[in-house]
Amino acid sequence: MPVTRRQFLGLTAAAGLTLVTGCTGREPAAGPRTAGGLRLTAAPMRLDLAGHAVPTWGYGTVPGPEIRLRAGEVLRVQLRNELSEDTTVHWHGLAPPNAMDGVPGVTQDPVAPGAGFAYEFETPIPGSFMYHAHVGVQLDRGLYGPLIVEPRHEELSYDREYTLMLDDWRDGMDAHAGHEPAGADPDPADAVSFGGRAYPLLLVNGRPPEDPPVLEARPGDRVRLRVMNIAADTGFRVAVAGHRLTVTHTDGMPVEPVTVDALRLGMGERYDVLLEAAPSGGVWQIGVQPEGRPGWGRAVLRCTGSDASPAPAVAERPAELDGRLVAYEEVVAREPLSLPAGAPDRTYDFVLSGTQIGGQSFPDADPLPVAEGEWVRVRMRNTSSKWHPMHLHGHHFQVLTPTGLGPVKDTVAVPARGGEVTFDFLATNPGRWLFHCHNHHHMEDGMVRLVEYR
Ligand SMILES: [Cu+2]
Repeated sequence: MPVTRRQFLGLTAAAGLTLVTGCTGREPAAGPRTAGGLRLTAAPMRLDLAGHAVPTWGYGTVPGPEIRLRAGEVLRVQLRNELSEDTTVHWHGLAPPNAMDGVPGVTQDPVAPGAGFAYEFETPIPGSFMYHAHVGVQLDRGLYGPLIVEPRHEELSYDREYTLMLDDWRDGMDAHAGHEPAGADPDPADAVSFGGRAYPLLLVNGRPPEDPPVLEARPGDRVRLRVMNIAADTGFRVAVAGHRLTVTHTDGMPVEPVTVDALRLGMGERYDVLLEAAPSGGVWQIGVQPEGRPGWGRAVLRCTGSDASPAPAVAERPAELDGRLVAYEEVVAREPLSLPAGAPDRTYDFVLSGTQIGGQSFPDADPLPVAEGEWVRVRMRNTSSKWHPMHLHGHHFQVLTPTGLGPVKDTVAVPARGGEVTFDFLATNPGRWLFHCHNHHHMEDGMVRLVEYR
């Protein structure tokens, strides 16, 4: 879904809410925009994977249509359910009023087959977000898409931007043997693993490694990448051969720029980075390696005028994947949460063990009461063998690091085997909010608690 900055400005001049469909978009399923908004139709569909059409469920394309609007505008989406089971849409990373959060049985009634639901709320906070179905493991199919809220005044300077959505894929892939670059076998004893289910394929923007998305740039262009992990069960490491990455945002929230070789993203996490396309031109591999399991995904960065340059082989592995990884401890929020002086009003201490939070499994789990206006601290210690990317709905939180304030995020990966993460949030958005692991299998196993306040 390439959108140059000029195209973006042209489009937003014509319409407040801009819908950019995927390049293989099936318009009838995605449907026309409604007045001041858009239609999102969840329906069975087929996805073309390098010439092999597989059945799945999606919003017309995989990923679904990009939703792009400007800070302060109203998001209006008319959901229509043409699936054979209930569905809802969750706006991952946004902080809408509780009734718009899209969690069935918690914030709204599930949307039955043949029925619809109108989502409408203001989006005051810019950033790189995602939308996805929030019923069962529907997210594991193609029911997801990017949601980008542009700031009123862009502070970053760049020539073009691309969104990369990383996904683990199973639909229609029973007999598929996946790619894996040589030398990528992790040592199981210290492997970073976010999940353990079998996924034969990794997709970048709905495309397998044999048919990768191609990102065009001129030599020397500053390129903004919005990298998003929408997978159900897979953490990823991402690097661009021959290029370093300057991290500008974590989960859509601005940070002091940090230049690294590679990113690590748990499920639900996003990073915005800037890179300078090689002044000498060329065609470069964007490598997507799953943590702790076999498999391979990729995209390609192609500089204009590089027609004579060979395209990287499917499984060519950028050396940068073994370089400096971004770490929370090295990232500082540019706009930290305005926490008051003194100590938090309330602190929760949780051990994450297996797929339990504090020894409890949803729905047989106590709610977590807070009071409106409180400063709440959550401390987590993960004793299990899997990393858990923990996501809080309806709020942005301040990650605390040993040296002070880290990034502001909405999803934070807690390392396995004794890893600890602490974050603070301000209870300023009343309702019933999910706090859960973004591994959808762990979530289905009950790795969910409810933060409640009126
Ligand atoms: Cu988990």
